[in-house]
Amino acid sequence: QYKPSREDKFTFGLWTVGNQGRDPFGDFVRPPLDPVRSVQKLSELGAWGVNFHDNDLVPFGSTLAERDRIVRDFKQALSDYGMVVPMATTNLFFHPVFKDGAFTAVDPAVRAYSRQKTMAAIDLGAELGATTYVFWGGREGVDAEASKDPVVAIQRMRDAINFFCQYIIDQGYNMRVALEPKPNEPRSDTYFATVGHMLGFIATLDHPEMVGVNPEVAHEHMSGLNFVHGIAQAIDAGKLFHIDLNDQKGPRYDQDFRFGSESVKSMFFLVKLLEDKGYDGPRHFDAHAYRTEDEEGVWDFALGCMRSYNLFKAKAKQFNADPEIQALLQDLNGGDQTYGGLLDGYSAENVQKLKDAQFDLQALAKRGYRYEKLDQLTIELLLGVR
Ligand code: GLT
Ligand code: MN
Ligand code: MN
Ligand code: MN
Repeated sequence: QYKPSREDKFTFGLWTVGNQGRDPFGDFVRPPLDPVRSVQKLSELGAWGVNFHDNDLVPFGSTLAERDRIVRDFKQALSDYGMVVPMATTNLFFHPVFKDGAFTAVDPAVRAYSRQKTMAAIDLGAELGATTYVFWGGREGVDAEASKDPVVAIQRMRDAINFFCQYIIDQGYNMRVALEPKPNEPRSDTYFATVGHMLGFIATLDHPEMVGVNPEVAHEHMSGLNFVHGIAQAIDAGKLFHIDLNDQKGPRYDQDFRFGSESVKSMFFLVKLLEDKGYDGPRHFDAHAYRTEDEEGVWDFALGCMRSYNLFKAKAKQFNADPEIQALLQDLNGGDQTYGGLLDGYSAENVQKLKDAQFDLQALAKRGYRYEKLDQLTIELLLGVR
């Protein structure tokens, strides 16, 4: 029943299942995973597609001939296993040349090289069918605040995104852009820290209609924010182009845990929101297996992400059909019809109606909302006793 299938639109980054478990304190614990093997295994498990950074597929410094061979084999694997590539992105953070960032780096040569690398990566994404192009500002930030004028940094980012939008248009690619915020790590502070920052920024671009957001659970939780509310704002703005699902224990370093493994209640409300509002983009997992795992553990991890999504989806359906919960919600949101019409739009007549209205403040203040009951019912539903 919870078994993932193509229709669920689950995708994984090649870098997620391919994560080799290196961290700042310890070396690789897993051998590299061939992208073709990832495509095969993920397809068997029921995923719909894979996403990649340019260098997840084509190693940095490959010759053109190597690139073409890799792309050919990869396309073959996609067609053999019935998988798609809905999203692609650029690695602008791994090579030492990017230690001061890419589009916001102080060195103009680095900024120019970053554009050259990104154009090639957009071409690669387009060649494999990607319709969303993600920009995560990996090292776009500072350690020494004195190093950069933050307003100039924002302008540089705007110039870069405008440049790539025009490039995509000129190439005739069917591709939209999704910006991914993160507050810090690997830099001490990253520009465009949250979904809200990004939404504000998008409105200032030359082609705001082709740019949206790619919010990540862990990144917003690092800022201590309510992810569900950030997603709601992105949906309301028509800007939820893509989503990075994973999990995280509170505001600390970016943990990229298996989806739904920590914040059970928030992830339930997240899936409920996505499903209730008809989000129809990829359900992308940007997470990786614990460092303790071998390859078998990696597939346990991948299947776990997808099953948990489907479990939350089933719970959301159950929540929406639960008579007791729905009666409570009905009661709460039904409103008092005595005051109907007072909240209509602005007009001279409505202004007068409001000015004349009498409110029983004592009665209003005495009202109990029954949120304790509602929340407990939610918990009991999630814990499987309803
Ligand atoms: C990297 C980062 C993620 C981004 C990926 C896309 S790369 O793994 O930690 O949050 O989504 O660039
Ligand atoms: Mn991410
Ligand atoms: Mn990450
Ligand atoms: Mn993360």
